[in-house]
Amino acid sequence: MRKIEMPLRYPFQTHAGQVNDRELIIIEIMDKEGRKGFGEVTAFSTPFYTSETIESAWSVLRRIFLPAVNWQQLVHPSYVASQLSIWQGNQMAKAGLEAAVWDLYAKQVNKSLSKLIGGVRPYVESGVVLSLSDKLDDVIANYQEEGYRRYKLKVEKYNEGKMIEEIKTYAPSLPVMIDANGIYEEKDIPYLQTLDSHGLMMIEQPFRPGDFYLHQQLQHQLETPICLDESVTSLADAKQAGRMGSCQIFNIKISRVGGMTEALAIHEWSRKNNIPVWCGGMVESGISKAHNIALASLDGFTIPGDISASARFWERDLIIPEVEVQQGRIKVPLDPGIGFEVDEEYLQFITQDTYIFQTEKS
Ligand code: OSB
Ligand code: MG
Repeated sequence: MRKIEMPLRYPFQTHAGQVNDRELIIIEIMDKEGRKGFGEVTAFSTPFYTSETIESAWSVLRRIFLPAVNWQQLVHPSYVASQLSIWQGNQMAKAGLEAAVWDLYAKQVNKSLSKLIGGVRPYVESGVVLSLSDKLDDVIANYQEEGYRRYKLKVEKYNEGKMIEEIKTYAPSLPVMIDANGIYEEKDIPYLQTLDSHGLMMIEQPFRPGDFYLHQQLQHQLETPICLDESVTSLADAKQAGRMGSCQIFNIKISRVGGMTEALAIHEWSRKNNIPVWCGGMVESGISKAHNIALASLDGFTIPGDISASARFWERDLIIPEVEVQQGRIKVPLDPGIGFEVDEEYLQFITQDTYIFQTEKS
């Protein structure tokens, strides 16, 4: 495991905090033949999005998760998920470990991760996020060149209308959505109804994560589709939200739901129940972007996701080649595993701390 710090090109500001240098954990796993798999823990330095942090993930991986997996009997990446399922929470720590195993396993069976999990799309559609610190007129010009197919705005309470209308002047024909990260309360329901007039593609996570009932009440009174992000940490959460009518769309993040195995299960259930899904982002390196691209190549991912180009966040990314967006889409790589090479020289350069775990010799 490596703790790394990647300098962002621009700060990423939400209502709850600003990210300047992105701390991440990169997990590298090696088999007896020397093949390597890479995964990433996308928790933040502070618990502003979920309760996990880089420090908590580092600790729980070292002390509990790595020693707990029965590495000798691991025959499929989903075994990691089932072996770690006895422990509560820590989804991002679990997801990062499982991700490394998925990449390695795909390489062992000589398949692209996309094909391994049943991906059908040669390209995935790309959207981009505008953080509160982005000057819209500056950044939009760049993004228009890449042809992003949807804009997502982080919003400030009671300033949404102005921000939405401003972005529409730059991109009149593109779908626009907002991500509230749970800033609203029950008393804001009448106010949220007034946002229907902006014709938003969706509103993401208006209330706190646990509020399935409140989201249901709001969805009944709102034309704009609600999309849940933080609320859905498992298939069970997705089923609850879907059956209660708490939302009409899911944002699926591999990290938030505890790994690819759970993400696949949510995708499958959503498809059977005609709930469209899209792939969320975590201001992450190319390693987890690559995992996201594979996930988004599945059939049910019918809405452009938060999968942007490497250059959206980074001066230099951790993968070769970097992720590129052309005409609003990203080509799904077909090389074995995540399909991108990891830039190990740069990885070494930005490493702050390392921990090596040796499985017992069989
Ligand atoms: O809610 O999706 C979110 C970034 C930090 C914390 C929470 C969220 C986000 C994003 C980033 O929206 C999306 C991206 O990586 O492109
Ligand atoms: Mg969100």
